Amino acid sequence: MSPLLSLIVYGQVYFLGSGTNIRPTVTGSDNSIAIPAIDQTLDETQPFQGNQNSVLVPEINRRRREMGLSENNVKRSDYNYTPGIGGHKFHTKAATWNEARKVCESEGAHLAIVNSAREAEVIGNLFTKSGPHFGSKDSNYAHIGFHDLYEEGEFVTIDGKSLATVGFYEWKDGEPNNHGNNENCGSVYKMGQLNDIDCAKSVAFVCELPDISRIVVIGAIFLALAATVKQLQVDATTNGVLLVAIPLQTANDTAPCLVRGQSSSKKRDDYTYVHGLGGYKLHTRATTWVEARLICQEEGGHLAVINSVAEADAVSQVFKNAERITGSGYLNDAFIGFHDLYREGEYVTIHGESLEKAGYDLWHTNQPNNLNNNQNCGGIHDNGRLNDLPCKGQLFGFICEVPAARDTVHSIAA
Ligand SMILES: [Ca+2]
Ligand SMILES: [Ca+2]
Ligand SMILES: [Ca+2]
Ligand SMILES: [Ca+2]
Repeated sequence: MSPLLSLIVYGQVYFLGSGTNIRPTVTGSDNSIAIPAIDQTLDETQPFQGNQNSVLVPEINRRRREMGLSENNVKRSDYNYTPGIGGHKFHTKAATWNEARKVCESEGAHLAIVNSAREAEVIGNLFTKSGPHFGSKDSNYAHIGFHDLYEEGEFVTIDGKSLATVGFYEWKDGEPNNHGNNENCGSVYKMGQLNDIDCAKSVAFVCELPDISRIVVIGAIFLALAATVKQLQVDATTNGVLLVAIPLQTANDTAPCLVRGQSSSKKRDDYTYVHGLGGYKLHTRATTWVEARLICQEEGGHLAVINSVAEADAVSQVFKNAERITGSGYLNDAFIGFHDLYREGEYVTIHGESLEKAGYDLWHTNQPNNLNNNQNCGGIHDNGRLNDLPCKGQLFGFICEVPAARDTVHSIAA
């Protein structure tokens, strides 16, 4: 029996039989493998139809969530693909920053994050060629994926990284200036430099599909199967899309383990690990949501994001088993990773998904209440139900999450 190969294309898994028409021209040398010829052999308009029981599916979706992407994404023909940079689409129909964010998400993409001068140039070129903008309040600018809504002057990308660390940090002259004390969303100037502008201002915007190199690639598996995979065309320098080729079934049962990101080597003993979910820790020294978010990052995780009732129950147990929170008058609530800072009443996780899409939106009694018109950060009651809490002013304990330990993911062999 010939091996079946599953290909993950922008997170989409395709299954190729031996009849798949792909020619070998291996030019890529890294672990990011593109297979452009696949375009002719696959129907990209169809959602994921593969083996839903595959361990790959939650893994892919988890990674997509971590990148703020929707699940089951496909390569889109309305994006402009640049080798090694990614796919971009310049939307000329103006929108507010949050509307723009959601339009990108609906396309399986995200508001653009500029990771290099070259990417800024790519976007600048798209800007130049964009033609008239419709409904724009300032056609010199387009929204992209950063903001300082968490903390004034501290710019972070929509996936929560410090803007200064993602590879491009060139501001237009005189920017950022937080003009009118009301510029908290990211934009790009027509020449490619950055500017902070009013989130509510409708301007054009740029969506991005990820550069293949940003996807965590399971290269070891690919290499281990090089003999099998030779029949595939492999070219990381074209505008291809593929990330990695993984055998669904192999001639033997020795398929290597799926190795998850960085979680394997850093298992912390101050976290409680719950099989299949993740590791959790209630920090009992109360602080602000913004500070809590950073502390979780420093520990290699993030503020907890609840994706299921089971996870809410697990977090509730961790909460109840932990020591008493200090430095707060609120002992039964703790910050977790969601907020409604993008738009009042519209709750999104720190990964940019709606709570509903993330998989859990059960609130504590009479919550959310946006008390004093000042509760825009996410919390969880010790019973596992959600509560909106003030981002600042009052301090709370908080719950960090690290990815599930590697022992929760075993073989990918069918
Ligand atoms: Ca600002
Ligand atoms: Ca500005
Ligand atoms: Ca609120
Ligand atoms: Ca509340």
